[in-house]
Amino acid sequence: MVRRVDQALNKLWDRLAPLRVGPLKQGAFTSRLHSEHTAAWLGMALGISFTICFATGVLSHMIQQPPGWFTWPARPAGLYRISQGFHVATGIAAIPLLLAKLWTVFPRLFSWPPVENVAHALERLSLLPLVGGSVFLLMSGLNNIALWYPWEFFFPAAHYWAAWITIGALMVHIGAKASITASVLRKREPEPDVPTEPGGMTRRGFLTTVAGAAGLVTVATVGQTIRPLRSLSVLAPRDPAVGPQGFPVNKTARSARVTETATDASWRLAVQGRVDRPLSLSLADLQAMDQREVTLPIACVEGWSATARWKGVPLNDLLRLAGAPGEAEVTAESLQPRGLFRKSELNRLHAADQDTLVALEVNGEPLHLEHGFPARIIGPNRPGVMQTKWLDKLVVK
Ligand SMILES: Nc1nc2c(c(=O)[nH]1)N[C@H]1C(S)=C(S)[C@@H](COP(=O)(O)O)O[C@H]1N2
Ligand SMILES: [Mo]
Repeated sequence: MVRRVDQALNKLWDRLAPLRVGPLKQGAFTSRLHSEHTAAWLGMALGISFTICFATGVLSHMIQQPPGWFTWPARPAGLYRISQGFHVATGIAAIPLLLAKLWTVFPRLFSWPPVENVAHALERLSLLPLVGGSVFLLMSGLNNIALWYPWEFFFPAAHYWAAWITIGALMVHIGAKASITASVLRKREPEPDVPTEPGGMTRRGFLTTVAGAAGLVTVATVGQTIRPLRSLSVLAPRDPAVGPQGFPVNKTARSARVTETATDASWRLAVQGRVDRPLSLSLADLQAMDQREVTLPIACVEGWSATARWKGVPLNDLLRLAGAPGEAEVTAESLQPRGLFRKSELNRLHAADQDTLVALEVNGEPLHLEHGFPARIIGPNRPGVMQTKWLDKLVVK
């Protein structure tokens, strides 16, 4: 059956041969840089960056929406900062790699015959989700870190599902290209590296340029999380040192609609839910309790991070005072009336960690309104988006 289809296809292409004009003509693309060698090296680099980007992305998703079997630890305190730093850095580095790869292989779009057999048809078909998905992931990710949302859909869900589709298509693609890539990389089929025209670009020159571009965009953004590289980070959307009290603000008090409720003198923090003694504490009550000081980063999913000295009441002390059960899980709810990030979950490890604070101060000053005044959650190894600002209540589950 398959063979019959293949034979019919061959006949069809013979008939259609007169259509081979323009880019479909033999030898329409002359540059030697459109070679298997270039494609193989770029493919390897993309395979590695996409794998790291995918793994760290799925991890970040699982931390924010944990399946039942998964409990993200509170230690080491800076692990999320590193994994999310890798996610954004590998995604950004992949942009020039992908552009170079697409340029290298695009003449194959016009290869003749368009499909040789059923397997070839499936392989070509898998390029649609692969290329479409890759471009969507890198562009939507880039838009997201620039805080620019020109679309209607919910970014995390779309980015997440596109990642699974893309990685599936990537598996098919790697399967189809593994042997040719391996033989190119092992130099079994040496192909001389001569420029197309005298004095033109060699393959080595082209690959070095692409690698340089990938390195450059990485260095130009990674300073938003690695402080010593700050001054080189001309493309980074965030400078970790710019903002009230020396670090950035994502969600402002105004856009969260908490300007009035958060500055109301009658503000109280409620501790309720599965507790023996529900609490309602004023700012003065909280200030009168034993304070603890910790140095922890805010590590935003967008790849910037900033370390600060936080001071406040350990969440665990409040839980004990309220008579919450051991191993309690807690939902921290904000005064913010609407929005997906108005609350966050603290799993049993985060709730029990003595460094998880209801923070009242940062870097020796009361929290700025933009940083969550009168009180915010700050805990080790939590994504920035789960460091809930403008606390209203803690609900024990
Ligand atoms: N209530 C509330 N808290 C929030 C957010 C929010 O939208 N609403 N954004 C979070 C995000 S995405 C980050 S990165 C940090 C930023 O903290 P900062 O503004 O104090 O630097 O706050 C988090 N806390
Ligand atoms: Mo964030």
